[in-house]
Amino acid sequence: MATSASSCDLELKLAELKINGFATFEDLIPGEKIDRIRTAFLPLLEQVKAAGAGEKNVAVRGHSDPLLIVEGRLQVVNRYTMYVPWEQPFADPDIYENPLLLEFLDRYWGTQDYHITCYHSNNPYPGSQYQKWHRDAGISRLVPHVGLEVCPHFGVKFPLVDTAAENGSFEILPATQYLADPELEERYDEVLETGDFCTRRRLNLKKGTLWIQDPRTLHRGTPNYSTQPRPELVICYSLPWFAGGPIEMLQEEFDKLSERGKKMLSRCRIL
Ligand SMILES: O=C(O)CCC(=O)C(=O)O
Ligand SMILES: [Fe+2]
Repeated sequence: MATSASSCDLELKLAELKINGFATFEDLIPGEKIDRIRTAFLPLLEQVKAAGAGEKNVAVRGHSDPLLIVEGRLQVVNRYTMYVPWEQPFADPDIYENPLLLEFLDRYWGTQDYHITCYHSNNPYPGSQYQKWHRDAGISRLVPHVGLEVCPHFGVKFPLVDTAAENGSFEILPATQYLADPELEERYDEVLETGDFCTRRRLNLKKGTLWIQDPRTLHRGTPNYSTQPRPELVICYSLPWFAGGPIEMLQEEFDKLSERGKKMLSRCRIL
């Protein structure tokens, strides 16, 4: 059964996010919707690969208009990062305005005043390798020696396939989001691969799962030993003071947004 507000204890999910540094919602997105998104997404990703994406971004065109540019790059061996264009079928209010997700963020931040600041994707292909253990978005460096209680920025993620150890599921070291030791910040790989850190966990997710990542929680990408890419899309939500974006979209997409959508995307750039 799909996760709904009535079947989900949001306060418990909030506690999971605060304590573990991530929270997952299974069956939030119908499988057919994910399949439609994957069918449109993989050819774009292949175009980015074919355009010779290296360390620097290359740009290809979105589906709906030549103005819509999609940038992507090779992050490390066989692992591509690509921005997701704000167009159909990717810009789906059933996902970015999902009532359970927004209620969760409203309660966490105690306000509805936050923005969607980025839409991107992480795509380990067969032959990808371990990433270094890291945190995202530089938040941990904002205030050295202080682990902020409230995180100003989250990645809201959903894989386009089931993820497992075989195809490079995300690895996380739960409950590390409040670490604030600048000296350790430079040496996580050395430390984590040498010492005994028994709580590391693979997030093996069913297609249809949406999950919230506190970007400060230590994590890494892992090798994909399968024959297919393992795409995961990421919509970023940020408090107003946290810099990010802008998302670019055509006027016709902006016009389709709900009132709440227009507020969350008020900083977008209209092409
Ligand atoms: O999705 C993954 O495998 C990890 C990606 C990641 O953490 C990153 O690129 O920052
Ligand atoms: Fe990361």
